[in-house]
Amino acid sequence: MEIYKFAYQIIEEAGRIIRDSIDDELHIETKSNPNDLVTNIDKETEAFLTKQILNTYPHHRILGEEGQGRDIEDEAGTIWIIDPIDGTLNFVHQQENFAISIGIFIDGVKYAGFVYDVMNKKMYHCKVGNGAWMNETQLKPLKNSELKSSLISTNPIWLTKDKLADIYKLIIDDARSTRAYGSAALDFANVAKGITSAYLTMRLHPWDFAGGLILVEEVGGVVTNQLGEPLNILEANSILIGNKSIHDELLSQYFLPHTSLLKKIHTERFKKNK
Ligand code: 2AM
Ligand code: CA
Ligand code: CA
Ligand code: CA
Repeated sequence: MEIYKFAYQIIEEAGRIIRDSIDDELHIETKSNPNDLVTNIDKETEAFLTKQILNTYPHHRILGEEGQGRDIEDEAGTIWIIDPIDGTLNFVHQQENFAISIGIFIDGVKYAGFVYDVMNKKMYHCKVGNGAWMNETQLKPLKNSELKSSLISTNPIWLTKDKLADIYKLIIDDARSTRAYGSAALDFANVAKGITSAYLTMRLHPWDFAGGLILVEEVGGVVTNQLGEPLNILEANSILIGNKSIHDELLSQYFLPHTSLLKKIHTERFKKNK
């Protein structure tokens, strides 16, 4: 079976298992801080997907948020980058608005991306060159827009960080309005769908953006970090995505004037940090 179809099927199956257990009591642990949570379902979903993949493709490599493949240093072979639940806080507090995210890369070349909105049963999926889809409906090419007449998405936490607040305040002030959804993968899907025009955030890991990256590019959107550089699929980075013209506007007018500050943050904190 084609890898793409196989991936589609196991992600749907993982989603079905999560929906079936949505009312069960969760076992919740904290990770880096009291608000950084992981549940038994995050771990079980990553284990389920890993088992399915390696049973069928023993030579494939897997990088997952909950522990798989943290030692992957190079892009050789077929690599699956997995976030079993993106939006864990939404999962815990809302029992909705979370996604399974998977990006597949072959020898470092983008192959396919999936973002599954589990509770709404919406599979955003794409294979490079074949357009982006939501279930059986093809997503339309993105329309260009200006910041002043656009909805954008970001996390308000960046307004609490001294130096970054200056950049983010200006953008939020100039946008038509700002949304905060709590799932980076769904933020990518929302931009691919055109319901938001841009998404910006200071720090995502490969598993947060690997599934959504190709979706946005397949509808003509632009995906870079906040210095306008392409994302490395094995490194944490800042994120700036949007339709072509709003991406250009945000980069040239709001981020590039702060290049030295942003470069400092990137080199000190993000690179080589999975
Ligand atoms: P998660 O739910 O898989 O942990 C929430 O705004 C978004 O940011 C989610 O996609 C979430 O992914 C991600 N996220 C949560 N904690 C993070 C952290 N410490 N650094 C970067 N991204 C994080
Ligand atoms: Ca997490
Ligand atoms: Ca995530
Ligand atoms: Ca996660």
